Formats: sequence, structure tokens, C-alpha cells
Amino acid sequence: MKIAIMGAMVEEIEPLLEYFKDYETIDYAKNKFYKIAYKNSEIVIAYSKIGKVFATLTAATMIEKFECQKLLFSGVAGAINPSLKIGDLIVGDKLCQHDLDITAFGHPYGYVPEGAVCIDSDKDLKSIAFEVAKEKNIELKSGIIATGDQFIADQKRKEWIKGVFEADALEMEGAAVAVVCDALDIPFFILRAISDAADMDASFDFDEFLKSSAKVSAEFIISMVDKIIEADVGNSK
Ligand code: 3QA
Repeated sequence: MKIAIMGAMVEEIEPLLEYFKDYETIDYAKNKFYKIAYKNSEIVIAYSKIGKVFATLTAATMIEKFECQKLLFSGVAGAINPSLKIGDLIVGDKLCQHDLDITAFGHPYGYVPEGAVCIDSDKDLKSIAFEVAKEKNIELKSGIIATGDQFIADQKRKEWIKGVFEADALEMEGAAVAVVCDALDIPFFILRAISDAADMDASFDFDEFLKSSAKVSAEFIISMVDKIIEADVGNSK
């Protein structure tokens, strides 16, 4: 099986590369892809760079060029739900684009014709995540993640996103990955550890907690990989 693990920023994949160590580096599409032979499988790791466009390019490349059959995203997020504190983990049940707006034509926020406001992530990968959380006694929350090409450091914008999308956390790539994987029929999983509260202190907190929260997320993803491979034993490659 071929599994893609994606982040947006280098800090989000560094703990993965440190863990897997032996990788082949492939330059493609002005980016680097790190290929690892692991057990009977292959893992491809990359960070896309920030935002929906780069995330779309990288997710599509992972699937179309590197032939990945499942995609896991690991990274950090801003919290909307007040129960989420810095370092807490959230799985994206549903992903939506908070900055997609053709409401002038009477459509809801986040919607364009032939698209959907929200895209569901893969149930099987989610249940593996909750198994891991249970075994390791890690608290894992799940909820709606709102994606947009904006770093949110503003209480008002955050409240707006919460009100319109009922979102629990926000970031800048998840929904783009969801659109690609949904279109290409690739099971995907979006995991984020909270780095800030998307309010006026967001940029300070972000700088301080990016690395530590990215590590929390990456470590959780690592503990999912073996189970994903085991669960797929029936499938060749
Ligand atoms: C932020 C990163 C982007 O990939 C989305 C982190 C955490 N808190 C957020 C918030 N609003 C939106 N997204 C997030 N990621 C990139 S800007 C900082 C770049 O530093 C999730 C996320 N409040 C560059 C140094 O010059």
C-alpha cells in the first residue's frame, strides 16, 4: 500500500522525517517528496507550503504521480471551540471552505454549483484514529474544520466562521485536500493539534506553539500508520 502523509509547513513534517529517517528525496513540481520503504508498504511525505492552492497541488501530486492510495494530513490549527486548548488534537469529520463566497447569487457560503459545503473524511481512518487514542489514552476530539486562505487572528472573523459553518477549528489546507481526495476517491484523514485560538494573540501563540503542536500531531499519525497497514493486509501492495 502507498500512503501519503502531508503537512503544509516544514515544521509539520520534520518530526515524521526524523522518525522514518531513511528516505529518498524526489524533486517535483517545485517541491520535495520524501519516499520511504516501510514494512510491506511505501510512505510519501511532503509539505505543500501554506494555503489551499499549494495544498491542492501537493495532494493531487501525491495521488496522481506518486500513486498514493490513502492520504493523511498532519499539522496545527487555530481553535474555535473553546474546549480545544493548545496542544489538543482534533480530527476533521467534515471540511469546508470558509472563504468560498458566491452568496451574491443566493448560494450558501462555502458552496459552488456541483460542489458541496462540507466534505466528510474517511470513516475507517477515523475509527483507526479512535482505536489509537483509546490504546494510548490520548484525548482525541472530532469536529468540523473550516479552511481558508487567511491566517485568522481576529475574534470577529472567528465568530463569523463559527456561526456560519459551526466549525470547531480552522486552518488553511484541509478542505483543499478533501476536495482532491473526494474527487479522486482516495480515503483521507485530517489531523490537527491546536497552536492558537485564532484571536488577537494568534500570531504570538502560533510562533511559540507551532513546533510543539506539530509534533503532537505527527506522533499521533505515526502511531496510526502501522494499524493502517495491518488493516489493509488483505490488499496487495
Ligand atoms: C499558518 C499555517 C497555515 O499552514 C495554516 C498554520 C494554525 N493557526 C491558524 C490560524 N488561522 C489559520 N490557520 C491556522 N496552519 C501560516 S501563517 C504563519 C506563517 O509563518 C494552521 C493554522 N489562526 C511564516 C513565517 O514568516
